[in-house]
Amino acid sequence: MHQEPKSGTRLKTPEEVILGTPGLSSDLRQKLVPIISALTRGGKIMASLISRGPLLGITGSAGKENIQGEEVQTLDRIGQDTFCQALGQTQKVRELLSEEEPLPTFFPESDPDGLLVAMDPLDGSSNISVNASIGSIFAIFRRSRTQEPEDLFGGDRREILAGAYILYSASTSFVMAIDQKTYLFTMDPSFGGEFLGTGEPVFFPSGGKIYSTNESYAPLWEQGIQDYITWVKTARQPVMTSRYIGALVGDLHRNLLKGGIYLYPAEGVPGKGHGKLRLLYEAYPMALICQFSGGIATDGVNPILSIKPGSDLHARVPLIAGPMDLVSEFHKRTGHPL
Ligand code: P6P
Repeated sequence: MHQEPKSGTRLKTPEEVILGTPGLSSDLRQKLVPIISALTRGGKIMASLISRGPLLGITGSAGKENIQGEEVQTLDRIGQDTFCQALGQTQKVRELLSEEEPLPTFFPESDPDGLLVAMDPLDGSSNISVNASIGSIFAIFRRSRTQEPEDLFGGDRREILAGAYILYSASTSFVMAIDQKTYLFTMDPSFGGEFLGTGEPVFFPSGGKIYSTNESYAPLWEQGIQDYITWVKTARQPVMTSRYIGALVGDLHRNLLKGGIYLYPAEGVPGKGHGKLRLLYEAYPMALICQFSGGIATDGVNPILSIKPGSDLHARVPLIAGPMDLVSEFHKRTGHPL
């Protein structure tokens, strides 16, 4: 559960939490602190631009498509440039993979032992023009020493160290999963835009009754998933209620605080689809956040974090994410017990 800070609680910044985590070496702390500062600095800039978007005329389309074949919004590009510049300036990021760029950005001036970052700089772009929640999603990886320079993101020889997202909504939240814990911070616009939180870990509540999915695709899903969705609405005790924002960050954040399961199953021919969410910069970070919050993320069969990416750095996966009780129930009902 997430406890609101009580009056008088001394609030902490994400950097202070990292400096206090026991399981990180000083070398990793020295890399992670400036990287997390770059993410929150980029988040402040994006929050300011998003909140003034209609006045600045930046809520529309950029008039081109990204590698995913999706229409790029002006704020997608601004997000790409904002976070790429902030991360490059740290000189602690060796390489940046982004949804908005076909190939990773390599920072030759950075620390040769720098970390890898994969990001979706602005997720849920279709919500921008209607003032609905959107977010930025990040995964931070450690390079393995055996990797050749040109093979930074290739193969499976890297380890995810942290997952994080920024939610631009009624308030701007920063959620960070690191060293076996998940932490929640809120931006204080009146205090120079600093992100502050209790420093206490956040956990999914059990017994949640929310499911989040786009049911218009239900006819395309495997029969077992169609039956599960029918069951949660009719025969399950208690029945579940549907909440779907259309932005992964917004749906996952609500489900983290209230208890709910997010489902984006494979579409197309049952059992042959690949889902929509991207493995490296959407599913992986959300899977780490779920895991460190007492939950799990899977592709409907296997844990997301057990999936080794292939050569396609923008590979998609089905995503089932939420608290252990609800995801386990889904897997049991669809014939793939965890
Ligand atoms: P649909 C946004 O485009 C996104 O990648 C996720 O943030 C969101 O959960 C999902 O796709 C929405 O997809 O097909 O329901 O519009």
